[in-house]
Formats: sequence, C-alpha cells, structure tokens
Amino acid sequence: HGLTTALPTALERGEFFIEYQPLVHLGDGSVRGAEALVRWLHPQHGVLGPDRFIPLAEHTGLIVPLGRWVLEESVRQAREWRELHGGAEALGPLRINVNLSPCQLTHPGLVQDTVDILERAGVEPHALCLEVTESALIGADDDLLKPLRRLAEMGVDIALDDFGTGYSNLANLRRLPVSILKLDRSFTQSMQQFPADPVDLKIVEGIVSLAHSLDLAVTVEGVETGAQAEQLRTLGCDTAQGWYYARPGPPERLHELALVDA
Ligand code: G
Ligand code: G
Ligand code: MN
Ligand code: NA
Repeated sequence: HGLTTALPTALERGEFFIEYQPLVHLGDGSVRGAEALVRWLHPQHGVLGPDRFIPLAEHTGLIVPLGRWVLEESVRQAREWRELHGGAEALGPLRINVNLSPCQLTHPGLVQDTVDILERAGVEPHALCLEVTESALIGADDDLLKPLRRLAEMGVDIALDDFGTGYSNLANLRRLPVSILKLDRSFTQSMQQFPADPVDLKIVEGIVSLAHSLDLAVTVEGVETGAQAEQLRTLGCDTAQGWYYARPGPPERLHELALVDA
C-alpha cells in the first residue's frame, strides 16, 4: 500500500528525523548520553514510529542506507553536543546509542562506514554504542560476529538490546563482543507493583551480578517512576532510560537536560 511505495524515496526526500532519549547514570542522576530513535514524517500520515516502517525497510533493503543515515546524523549530533557542552568536560562527552538491524550486521560495509562516519565527524569510537538485539545474535557464527568484534576492538561499545526477552543464553554471553546489557522493559514493569515480585527481584539481581562479573554494564529500559529507579539502583543497575527521565525528544532537549545537571 501507500507506505511501501513511498518508503524507497523517503530518504532522499529528507522525511526521516531522529529523536533522542536520555541515558541517565543511576548513581548520580546525570545525563550521560542518549539513544537515537528514528521517525518518519510522512507527508499524508504524519509522524510514524519505527515499528511502522523498520520491518518494511528491512524487507526492501532500504534499512542499509537508512541505518547509515541514522548513524551519520546521530554521530554528527554527538559532535555538536560536545561543542555546546564544552564547560562540562568532567562528565566526558555525551554518548550516542544507535540501533543496528540484523541486515546491517551482515552488510559488508558496516565497519568501514562506521569508521568513516566517526572520522568525518571527529568523534572518538568510545562515544558511540551500537545496540543489537539479543535475537539477532542467537546462534551467531564467527562470520556474523567478526564485524562487531572489529568495532569493539576499535573502542565502539556494543550493547545487547532487549536482553532477557528471547532465549537468553547466559553462557553464550562470554563469546559475544558486548560490553553493555540493556535489560528489557518487561523487568522494569514488574517493579511497578509494590512490593515488587520477589522472584523478579532475584532474577534482576542475578543478571546484574552475572553481567558485572563478566565486566558488562547494565542499562535498564522503561523506567517510569522514581520508585522503579530507586529499586533498580539498589539492585546494582548502572544506567537507566525511560519516561521518568524524559520521553524521546529533539536534540535541543537532550542538550538542555545535560546542561541542567552538569
Ligand atoms: O521508541 P520507539 O517506538 O521509537 O522504538 C521502537 C523500536 O524501534 C526500538 O525498539 C528500536 O530498537 C527500534 N528503532 C528505533 N530507531 C531505530 C533505528 O534507527 N534502526 C533500527 N534498526 N531500529 C530502530
Ligand atoms: O530500542 P528499544 O526497542 O528499546 O526502543 C525503546 C522503545 O521503548 C521506544 O519505543 C521508546 O519510545 C519506548 N520507551 C522508552 N521509554 C519508555 C518508558 O519509560 N515506558 C514505555 N512504556 N516505553 C518506553
Ligand atoms: Mn534500543
Ligand atoms: Na529495547
């Protein structure tokens, strides 16, 4: 239908834009970076979220140029934040998290494109985190992991997104070049009730302890209340993201939030 025919040219028409959702350090509440979330401003349908067009983009192959555009635009934005943020060097640069679809992982240009984009913008690899879903890496062989390993060796962080939803193979974690686990929203939601389900608390506690013993940091998604944030902080999670801090928004918004707590 309409979306299918409009999608291939939407990129050249400049109809995509990015919103940023802050990533907050649970220990001190400071904004450390943001996740880039792409949207499509469709001329007839208005703003469409990624669930409306990412599957289509994956199916048609547009995800490769679209993903490259998202990466380029977010890295450029990270550079701009750093320039605006000059006075707050003690916190380090605001980091940028970008989602990678499985099709991008198998595309041969991934490593070189990423290197070029970082170099052109003058952004160091440590300021970039690529998010890959756990399901994309299920049963991944060495060929699939090779580009991720190269990127990790360069200093790019790799995060395992939506962790705990699929067939989490904890033993498998060791061989993946990831440095961050993003704990799925469903865990955070189970902290909503008071008292929280003691079994869920134990599960999160166990995941955090395993992650830390493997030198992985833990980011939690979907934090909607201060009570959840406090609970997750107590359980040892490192970083949080969610409506309690901010909804995804324009880049100026992120910059304001980061300056407020600097
Ligand atoms: O908050 P939002 O509804 O935008 O996010 C929905 C999902 O879309 C997220 O889980 C995220 O992983 C995915 N997503 C958002 N932006 C991108 C992107 O640039 N590339 C890919 N592959 N997925 C994205
Ligand atoms: O990459 P990922 O699939 O995790 O993308 C994050 C998705 O979760 C986006 O759709 C974003 O809008 C949504 N989201 C972000 N924060 C919250 C939150 O606090 N609560 C809920 N319910 N959804 C959130
Ligand atoms: Mn994500
Ligand atoms: Na997620």
